[in-house]
Amino acid sequence: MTERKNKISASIMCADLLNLSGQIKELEESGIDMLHIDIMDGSFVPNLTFGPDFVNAIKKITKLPLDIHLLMDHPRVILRSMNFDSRDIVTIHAECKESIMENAAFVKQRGARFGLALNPDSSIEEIKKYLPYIDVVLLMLIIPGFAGSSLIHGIMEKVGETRRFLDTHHFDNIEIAVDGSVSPERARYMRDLGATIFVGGTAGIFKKEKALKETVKNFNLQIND
Ligand code: S6P
Ligand code: MG
Repeated sequence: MTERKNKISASIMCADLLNLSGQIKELEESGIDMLHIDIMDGSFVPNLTFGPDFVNAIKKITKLPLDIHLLMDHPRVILRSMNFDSRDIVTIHAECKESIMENAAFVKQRGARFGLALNPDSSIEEIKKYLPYIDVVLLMLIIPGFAGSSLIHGIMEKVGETRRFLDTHHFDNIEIAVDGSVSPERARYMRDLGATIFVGGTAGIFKKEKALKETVKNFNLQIND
């Protein structure tokens, strides 16, 4: 099996948005691996978040890799207006209404890594024909749309199922990311099942009573010991 470092991707929608540059600085100092940016269209999910100008502004102030998660029916128009490069991961949903292949090709032409996300009720079989184009499979552990949602009962076992599926099909290079209600303890459990990228939101690293430096350190101890 390919050696993989386990990484934390900080979910920007859970940050203090009115102090975002300060929060990004704190995240950089904490040793975070990447920034997870959710782009929601109000149709694929019942929420609106950020747009391409926001992503481009963040790109200007940090060297951290961006982990861009498009929760959109039609991601291409937004992909075209965003600055991303070989350091970044760009993820669209298997359930979107556009060609997965064409979007994957667009992302890869820019040198970025291509991610394909699956909603909780979608089967891992749905990604089979796209395997040669995928760098990361992102598993949603909650009903997507909001921070602070409840983990779906039994969903963490999908990580093991996905790892076996990928390895059986000889795609052991594909990483597994998990998103939604990922606490440090759950991350450790899913690390043992084969996940390597953990989205840190309100369950993981953004805690009112604790500094990011402390929560990121604690999370890292769970996934990288
Ligand atoms: C949800 C979105 C996620 C959230 C993250 C929040 O649709 O894709 O990335 O930002 O799940 O984390 P938490 O720990 O509050 O659920
Ligand atoms: Mg997300």
